[in-house]
Amino acid sequence: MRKHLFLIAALVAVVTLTAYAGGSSEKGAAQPAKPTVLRISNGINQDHPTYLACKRFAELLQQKDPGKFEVQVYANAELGDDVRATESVRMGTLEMVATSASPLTGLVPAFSVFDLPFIITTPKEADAVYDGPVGAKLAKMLEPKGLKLLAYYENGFRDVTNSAHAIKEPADVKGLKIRTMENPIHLAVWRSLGANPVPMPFSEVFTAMQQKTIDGQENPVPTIYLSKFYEVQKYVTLSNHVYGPHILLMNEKLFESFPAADQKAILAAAQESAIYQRDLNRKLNADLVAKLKAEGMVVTEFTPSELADFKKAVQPVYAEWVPKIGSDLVAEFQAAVAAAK
Ligand code: TK8
Repeated sequence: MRKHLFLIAALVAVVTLTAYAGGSSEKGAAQPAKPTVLRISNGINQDHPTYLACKRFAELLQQKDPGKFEVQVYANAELGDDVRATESVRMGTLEMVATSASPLTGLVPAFSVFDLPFIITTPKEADAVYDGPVGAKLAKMLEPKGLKLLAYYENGFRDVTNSAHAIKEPADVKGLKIRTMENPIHLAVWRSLGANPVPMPFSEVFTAMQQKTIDGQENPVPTIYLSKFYEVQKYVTLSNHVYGPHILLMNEKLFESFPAADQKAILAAAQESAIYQRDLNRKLNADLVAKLKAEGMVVTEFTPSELADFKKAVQPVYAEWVPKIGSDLVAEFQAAVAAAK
């Protein structure tokens, strides 16, 4: 009797395991495969072009590869700020992230080429880098780190805001506590201008300004407006001192695990969503300046001579960082930029 019970139990276990492993059912009808869930982390809110482009990516992927994937887009650093979410993607506990490149330069120092102040001056130059050999080279460097770059979105030209006074010359920056991204070049730039830079994750910036633990921060106009920084900041200077990408990343092994046709669909959807993202971001960058004024912000721009003063003041950063990034890569980057002028 005991022996019988044991045999029955063993049989039940085998049948259960076979069914669980997805073996063909007794009737022989193929079950439709469950879609693979792709969660995308965003540090920024649902109004930002980067978040909207992730949603667009989801729609495009569904059109190109119906039923294969279920893309879920998260906002407001719900799955972690840039650094933490990217670490999760590397470890494989999260599938995707749309992140600024600047906080990742500890992983791939070459990406810091984007952080060199005033290296990109127009969107056309940015496109030439993204869509040319330099963009491809930088993307490849992420792969040994466990990250597959699917597309270059744009964060854009960074402008400085503060609550103290308008910034027109380097001396105006002296002593201001300015939040920066967690990136050594950004820290060096603000130190060289005499500011007191404080690195912190994006999700903490609004509260830090509200509580006046910092005087200001720097981000592109769409972020300043869409994150309502005008509620806690009075002055914005359209300094365009750094141009930053938002990069769309996936865990590299996960990407490689998909059949070629799925990989192709993912890349095509990402690329198309990038065109939409850059167009929208550039439109908002122009349109939202008037809205910042309407919200009571004082908006200033550099005169050519003020700009020259800032460029001069940050030159030591080039001397220190170009060799660390790689002089050849910086030269290649600058050549791509020059060809797009
Ligand atoms: C959002 C960040 C943000 C960036 C920053 O996750 O941290 O200031 O500009 O856009 O990537």
